[in-house]
Amino acid sequence: TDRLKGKTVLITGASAGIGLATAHEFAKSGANLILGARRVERLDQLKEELGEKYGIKTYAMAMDVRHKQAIDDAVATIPNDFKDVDILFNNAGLVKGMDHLANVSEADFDTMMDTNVKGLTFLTQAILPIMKQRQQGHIINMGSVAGREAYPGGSIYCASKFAVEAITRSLLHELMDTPLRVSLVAPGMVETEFSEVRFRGDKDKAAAVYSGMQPLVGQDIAELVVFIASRPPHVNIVDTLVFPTAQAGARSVHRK
Ligand code: 8X3
Repeated sequence: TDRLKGKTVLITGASAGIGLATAHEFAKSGANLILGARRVERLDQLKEELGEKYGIKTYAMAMDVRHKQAIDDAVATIPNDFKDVDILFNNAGLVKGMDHLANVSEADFDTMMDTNVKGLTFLTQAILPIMKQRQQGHIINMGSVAGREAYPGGSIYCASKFAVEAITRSLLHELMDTPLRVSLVAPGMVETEFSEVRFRGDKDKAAAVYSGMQPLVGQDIAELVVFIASRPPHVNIVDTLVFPTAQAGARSVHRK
């Protein structure tokens, strides 16, 4: 299908992991890209690479989604030929620590809630008026199995992903009388920098998360996101829970 050809896709957290893989996959489909990340240096090379390889237009945007003002400023400076965002992929998100609730620091709480919940909320607020005005748009939010099941050491991360689920469903109701679509992708274990960030750079601890089993990779989720985005306008894939074959729940994994 060439339904995505010439569309404009905004991806947050585009410099690594699922965001990076999704950028490649959308580019392959002929979509133009707004790539967002905290560190814009990490996007410059990607921007060039995707533009050359797929002949699409790319714009790199420095945006720290933790701060509403930063979101509003970044969106205000999007060049005119990228302003008509057709697809918003609210991908940016992270986890900090495995502390039990009794020990969760205020800093970690804020980092997770600001990035995963406030970031997604305020960027959606910034882009929605454009979509409503054009009566066209698709918002795809990054959920998680952690938004379905709470687990020990996951309290605030799980809370943030439960919040993403609630926000997605509320928005679905609110946009029911428009052509706009809202979808959620909820992966289980995907091997990205996710666990390294969780364990604050401890590569051994991060590797142990995926030991003895084959996790998903960014590409697996990227293909799903592009599939969701490329359905005909009357089809909205609302919800998708995706596990590696060896996983059956947030903490239920078969290891060899
Ligand atoms: C990532 C999945 O189980 O580490 O969102 O919370 S989990």
